[in-house]
Amino acid sequence: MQLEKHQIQDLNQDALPSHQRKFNYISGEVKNAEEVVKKLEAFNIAIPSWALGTGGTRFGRFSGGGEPRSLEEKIEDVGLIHALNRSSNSISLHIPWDIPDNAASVKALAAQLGLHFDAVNSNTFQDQKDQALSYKFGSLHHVDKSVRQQAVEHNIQVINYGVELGSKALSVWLADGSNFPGQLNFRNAFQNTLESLQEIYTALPDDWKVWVEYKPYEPNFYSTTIGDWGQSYLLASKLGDKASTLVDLGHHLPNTNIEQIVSLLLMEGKLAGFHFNDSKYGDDDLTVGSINPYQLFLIFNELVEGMDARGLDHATGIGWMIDASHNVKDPIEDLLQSVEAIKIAYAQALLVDYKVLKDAQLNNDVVKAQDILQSAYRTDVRPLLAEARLRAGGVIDPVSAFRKLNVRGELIKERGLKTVATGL
Ligand code: PSV
Ligand code: MN
Ligand code: MN
Repeated sequence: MQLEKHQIQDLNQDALPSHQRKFNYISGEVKNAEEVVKKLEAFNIAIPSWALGTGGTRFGRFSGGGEPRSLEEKIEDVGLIHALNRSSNSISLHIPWDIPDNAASVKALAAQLGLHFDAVNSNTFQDQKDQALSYKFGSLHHVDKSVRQQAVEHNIQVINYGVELGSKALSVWLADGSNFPGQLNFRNAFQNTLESLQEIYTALPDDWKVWVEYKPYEPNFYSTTIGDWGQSYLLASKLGDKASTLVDLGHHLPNTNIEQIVSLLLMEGKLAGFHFNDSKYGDDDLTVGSINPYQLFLIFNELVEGMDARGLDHATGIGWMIDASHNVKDPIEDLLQSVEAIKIAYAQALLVDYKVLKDAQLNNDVVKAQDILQSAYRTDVRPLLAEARLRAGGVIDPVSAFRKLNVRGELIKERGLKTVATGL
């Protein structure tokens, strides 16, 4: 299914008068409305292929119907999201959940929908059918060199797939760790991981990056070999300039000051980018901005200030991606909400006057500093987002458009009610 231009225009026609009123109001209230709209227009967030179906939990999965049954259908779903919000112009594949065997036709389909391929993700946290050696006790950190070698070769194969698709980065997340004290020698596990990553690093094309993701626990519950940003940063530093640290918002223990981590990684030129989601307890993979939108704003506050300080382009300076799982929501609706939440936080951060904030900081005016941030956070920037979408050819209100156009109903007609997205 593809959306026609006139369907989008018709919907916008109805919503236009109300939008215009709200946009005029905020344009009068905010000094840099025009600049914010332009930056929002340029800003895109990649969609992970594995978030297009219902993920479920380890206790059960309740299929939503009309879910993508193939890589092509996943790309089509991202095409639908992008047609509505004009802010999701790439897809991130997870191999072997996605096997882009026919790279040329997959690439052509994506291009026709205005999409390209973001980072490719390797998977050495599960054993695949016909796999010679098991990852039960880890992959790149394994005590057995031949298991490490198998995992290294998989990562190189993922790079090769990515090269054919035009990706420019490999994301590595390892489940490697231990469940009980004494199970592992931490130094050996770390050294083995480093050596394995060095082999992978050598296989990277010149214009590629490797992003090293960290996570404190799960599936291992005593130690994870790349458990926090320090361990990821250490690996990335030892590997070289092409390596940096990927921040998945859910991969922190409760109350961690993520914005401070982000600020320092950015300062060191080692912030690869994000896996956006939200979390109440652990790696909950909830919709970004649904639990703690103020934290999301504070992260963007550091990003905008830090990227400007380093002269980085906001849209392309680092990787922007969602990593979420849906148990009770329609995956496409959830992804539309996610992109909206990220752009709201970004737009609010663009309202902060960093000169005035710096002045308050230099004068130890704590009250003023807090006030500057919270005034930006409490501004309703949604009309700025809607205006950016409108100018880019998208819809004023993506979730309501998705419903009014009965997109899910059409997908169910096309694909059936009982569908299981591949790879999940
Ligand atoms: C692990 O929890 C993770 O966040 C990694 O990014 C994986 O690649 C992704 O989830 C999918 O399982
Ligand atoms: Mn992740
Ligand atoms: Mn995760």
